[in-house]
Amino acid sequence: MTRIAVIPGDGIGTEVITEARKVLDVALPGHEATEYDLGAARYHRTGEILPGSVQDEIDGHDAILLGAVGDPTVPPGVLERGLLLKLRFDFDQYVNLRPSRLWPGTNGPLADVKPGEIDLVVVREGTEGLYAGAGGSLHRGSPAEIATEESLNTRYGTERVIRDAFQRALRRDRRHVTCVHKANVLSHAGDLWRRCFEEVAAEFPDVTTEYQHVDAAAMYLVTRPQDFDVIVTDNLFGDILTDIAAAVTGGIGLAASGCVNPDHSHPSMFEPVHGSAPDIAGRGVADPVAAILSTSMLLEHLGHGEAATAVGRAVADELAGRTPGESRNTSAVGDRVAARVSELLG
Ligand code: GGG
Repeated sequence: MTRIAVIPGDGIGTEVITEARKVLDVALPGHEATEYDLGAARYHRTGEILPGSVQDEIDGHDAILLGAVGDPTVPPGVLERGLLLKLRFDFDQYVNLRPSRLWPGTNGPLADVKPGEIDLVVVREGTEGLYAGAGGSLHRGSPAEIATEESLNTRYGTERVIRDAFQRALRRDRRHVTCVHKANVLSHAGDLWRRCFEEVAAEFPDVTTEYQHVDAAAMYLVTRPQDFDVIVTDNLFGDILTDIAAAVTGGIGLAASGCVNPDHSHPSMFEPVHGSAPDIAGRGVADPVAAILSTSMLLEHLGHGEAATAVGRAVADELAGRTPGESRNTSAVGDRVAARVSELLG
């Protein structure tokens, strides 16, 4: 039996995960889901962020479905680092997979780009870089304050994520990988990334390649996103570029992701790219599509290809029926998509 650990988290995370679970219930009947109340509420109640025993229990699952982490009543970084990044790092989820496509019925900001023409995936390194937590501060709060944050990049970590990007490119039509960094200025980390990219590329003669500095890549993602196929980049650049990619493909409410451990030594985690959005939490207006599409990625990862495709089709139907600017009810979207999945799977 497939065992899913569910972490709704904070803010709109709880709302969108309720809808994703409705879809999972019909797409994968008979699975066992265990919900974990991790996030701001537990932190305030008990002082706990991710107790070791809970983490061990979560580790025993086949996959994790997560909503969102972060709350304005908790100091910045406490939950993000202590829960979200801890799970990604400890479970070696080194491939942060963030696909972006312009779905039929959705409006990107580029008038000349039609649905279907943007179909890219960002393979963001998920366990190193500036997110590794290497740094410190001195004289905090004084005029002499100093803060450092170092980007950690190992050859092992860089090569393995680049290799994963090439393997994914081989399974796609265009077979093109763009490596994004800032090698002209970040001459240590950028140089390592560029050399690893060239070395790994030599193993994949059927894949075409390109290197772009991150500032240029950000510009091209806005002006000609349809030119990209697979992008491989570091943790911070990937976080930023995928928000841009989401913006040009209908918004962050549609952006799904997977924090993947390709070796299956620990569970992979699937989550919408968006955060907890406290400004709209509790109003029933959050779009659950990103969480639902993350569920589709989870199903695909666990080998339930037919169910994953049905969820994708049901979302496509939902989006095709939308009119621009229309306000949506979170629960109604979940109900419609779940009903359509049930129809598609017969
Ligand atoms: N749904 C995931 C979430 O809560 N994201 C908020 C966040 O802080 N993300 C940072 C990251 O993805 O690295």
